[in-house]
Amino acid sequence: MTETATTNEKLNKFEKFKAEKDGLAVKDEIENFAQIGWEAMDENDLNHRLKWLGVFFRPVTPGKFMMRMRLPNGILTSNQMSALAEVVQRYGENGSADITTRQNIQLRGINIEDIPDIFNKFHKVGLTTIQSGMDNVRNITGDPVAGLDADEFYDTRELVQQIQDMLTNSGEGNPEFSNLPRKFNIAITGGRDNSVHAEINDLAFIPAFWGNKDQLPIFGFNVLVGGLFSAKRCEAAIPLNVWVSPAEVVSLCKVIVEIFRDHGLRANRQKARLMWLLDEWGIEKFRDEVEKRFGKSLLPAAAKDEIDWEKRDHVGIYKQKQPGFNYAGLNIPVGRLYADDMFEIARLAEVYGSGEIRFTVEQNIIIPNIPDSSLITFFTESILERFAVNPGLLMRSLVSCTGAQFCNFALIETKNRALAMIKSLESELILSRPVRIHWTGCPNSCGQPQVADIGLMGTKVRKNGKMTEGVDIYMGGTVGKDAHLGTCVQKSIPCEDLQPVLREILIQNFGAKVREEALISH
Ligand code: SRM
Ligand code: SF4
Repeated sequence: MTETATTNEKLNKFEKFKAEKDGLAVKDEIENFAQIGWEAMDENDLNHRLKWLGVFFRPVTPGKFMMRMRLPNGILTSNQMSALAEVVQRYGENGSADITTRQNIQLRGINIEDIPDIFNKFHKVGLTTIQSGMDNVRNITGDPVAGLDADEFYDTRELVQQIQDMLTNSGEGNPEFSNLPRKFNIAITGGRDNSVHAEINDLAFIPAFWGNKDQLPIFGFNVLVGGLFSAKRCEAAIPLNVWVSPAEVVSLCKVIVEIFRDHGLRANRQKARLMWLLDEWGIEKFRDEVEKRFGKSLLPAAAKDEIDWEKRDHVGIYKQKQPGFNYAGLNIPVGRLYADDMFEIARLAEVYGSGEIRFTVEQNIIIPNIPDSSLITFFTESILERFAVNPGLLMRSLVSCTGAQFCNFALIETKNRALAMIKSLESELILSRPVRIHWTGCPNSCGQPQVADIGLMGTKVRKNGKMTEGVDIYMGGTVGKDAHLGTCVQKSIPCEDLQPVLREILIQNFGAKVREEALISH
């Protein structure tokens, strides 16, 4: 650990238990935990260290664990999806899965005694959960249509995989990066529409050409640092004033994560993300340290980046750059899947595509490589009635965090409520464009309300003298080119009064019209 952390600062309780025993140490103890059962486990192993293996004890459903995978660039094979489905299936009505806002998937209902067996299964199909929670680097996001999009500058898939391999020792666990001061998010985009919300990551790479009119421009990335959402503070990432070539990306990631590890603040856990170190040091000093560790001087940022498109949601059927092939973007309402759905999606990918499945940060699925000749039969698949390629304009862009059903931080129920409310609003209103509504159950902002057209953040409110579930409303979040964060515009709306408030916002701000039938029934 760092000099800063050991000598200059009082350590918070998380730092103390990490110093006592590294999170990754539980990797060798998982067989024992499976035998003794969760009730007999040490409290820090159960509540915290297991997260280094991507295993989350859920106080809301004790004994039914959640497992968070790592899916670089959000890509998996139908074989891997079937393996995940088999795990979920074991747990009957307790088993489910959620696609996450980091192009990833979490499985629910898992018993600890099965975990060694599940890990073996994952190993056989090349899946890992390693270091996907707590003070580790989270799933690394990349363009969901990398390699398919005719307009992309760079296919991010290989780079994202290389960064993950470097940070996790190819999925086996890497003690070099298992004691960061806090979580750390990395995103890379090689397309024109900032499909990964680069600006809300601790470290992001966005496409930019280096060169001037006398030179042939060279493709690379401008680097952003310090983006975060937390209950304490939300900030968009700021420019590091560095441009790197694709070949330099992995080394730059390594150096920046090392600096965060060695110098990140560890006294106050609410002020431990990278942005707080940038505040303390200033961007110049941080850049100097990056350059020093990188071992050679870094070029300044290119004058402009290449994010010049509105953000696409990829729901629908789109032509790929490979002639005669298409990708299908399926809307998965609030990202929730059950075992049968997962088997079915794996089957679709095999029968119609190339056996590949992708996730988006909007919690939806893409099935690539569907030949033109298969599209007509593809449209007849009954699962498309639930996971539509042409959903309603509110459902299409709905995102929701886990909420009170499984998350003990939650102040409100989110996913089920979000679904019910969107269905009612769609039955009342006619929309002419998608409106991105994001629900998040508490100020941790996992559902990213600040990037939404309308963001709903769970809170407790007083109504008729009683505490009840409510939301603060955020608006103005823009994505794609000129992305910026939305802000809170209305506070403390009880959830039971929310629907008419949203209805009014949709009419006033997003051009929604009331359906005739809705007018008659009112
Ligand atoms: Fe998150 C903690 C779920 C994306 C900010 N997040 C949690 C925990 C682990 C809390 C817990 O132990 O219960 C939640 C697990 C609930 C569960 O059972 O599912 C949780 N976060 C999620 C997911 C599943 C939301 C979703 O429905 O998609 C997302 C998983 C992503 C992944 O695959 O790794 C998820 N979380 C995010 C994002 C969005 C993003 O990364 O773009 C953020 C805001 C961006 C950021 O981190 O800067 C986010 N989660 C947090 C925070 C606040 C971090 C902070 O610095 O304070 C917490 C609380 C914490 O870490 O102490 C948190
Ligand atoms: Fe849980 Fe809050 Fe994150 Fe939602 S935003 S998953 S309620 S921590």
